[in-house]
Amino acid sequence: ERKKPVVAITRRLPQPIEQRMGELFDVSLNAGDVPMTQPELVAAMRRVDVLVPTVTDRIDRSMIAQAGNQLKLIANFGNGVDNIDVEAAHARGIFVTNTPNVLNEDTADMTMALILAVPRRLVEGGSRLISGERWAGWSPTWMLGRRLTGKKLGIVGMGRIGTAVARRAKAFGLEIHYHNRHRVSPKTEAELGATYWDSLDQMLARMDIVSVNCPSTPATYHLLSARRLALMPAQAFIVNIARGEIIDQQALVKLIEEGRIAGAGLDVFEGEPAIDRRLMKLAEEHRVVLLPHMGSATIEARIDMGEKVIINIRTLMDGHRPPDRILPGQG
Ligand code: 8YV
Repeated sequence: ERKKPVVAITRRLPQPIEQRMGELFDVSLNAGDVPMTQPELVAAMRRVDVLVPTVTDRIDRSMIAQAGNQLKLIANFGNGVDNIDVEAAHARGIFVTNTPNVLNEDTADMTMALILAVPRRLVEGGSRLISGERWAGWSPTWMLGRRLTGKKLGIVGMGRIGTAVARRAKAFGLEIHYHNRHRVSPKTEAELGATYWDSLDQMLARMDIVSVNCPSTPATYHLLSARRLALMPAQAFIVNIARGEIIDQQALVKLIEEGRIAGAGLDVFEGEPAIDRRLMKLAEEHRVVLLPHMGSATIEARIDMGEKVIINIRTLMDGHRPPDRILPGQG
């Protein structure tokens, strides 16, 4: 029998995945389930064939420079690879892979949940009911939100997740608009009844809801800048399940505080897991809905993600290029 590859997993994974990996690989697990420190990660990278990090591990250029020659693959447990310097890895001949497709539907569900929760005051209603305040009973004028049907949704990033959001939103009677690096096929556009905007600025100025569904790359850093956010109509709100860095969070907070944007539904943040105090205050006032990076948090998605990681590792060990490899500039 061939020698099992040495694999370091940086966080606890769903039990069936840990078990399967334990059978297939020579696994070292970070049993504590707190993110490993940089020196701990580097130490792991010096003695393993494969590193399995998550979004909570930043694998930068200097760490990749210190990796052992044995390290062949960084198999990210997650779709976004903004936590890894893909260029640096590639330059050292280290593959980087992600876990695409298996989390599209669940992440799109969470996007839709935020699109519903913000205008219909879902979190506010639920928390007021169980708070000390006694519910006085139904009232014709209490807890009124805004109708979703007929509103314009602008999707920033019409990839796999963005498209899954569009399908859902269409069923909810939203008008679908999108901005992307390139147009989707005429067939997909027709199916979704989607309008393409070459200019993000022009789209933003006309939307009721903006949904961020693009990857976080140097090109999308603060894509939703202070200037662009200010183009949104005052009744509009924004949802983000992608990455915090795509929105200038400080600018967003300021615009909401000033009443120049109606609100936001955020599953991701700049500088996660720290949350801006002003954003927390807006959440207490129920002007924003905040979630702790839960987009792909279903047992099914996390198991499927683990299986993708296993396939990538096994394919490489069989002497082939792993299916979900990320090329430089592709992240
Ligand atoms: C994960 C995500 O929870 O896949 C992604 O990009 O943000 C989430 O699905 C996280 O990345 C796990 O590493």
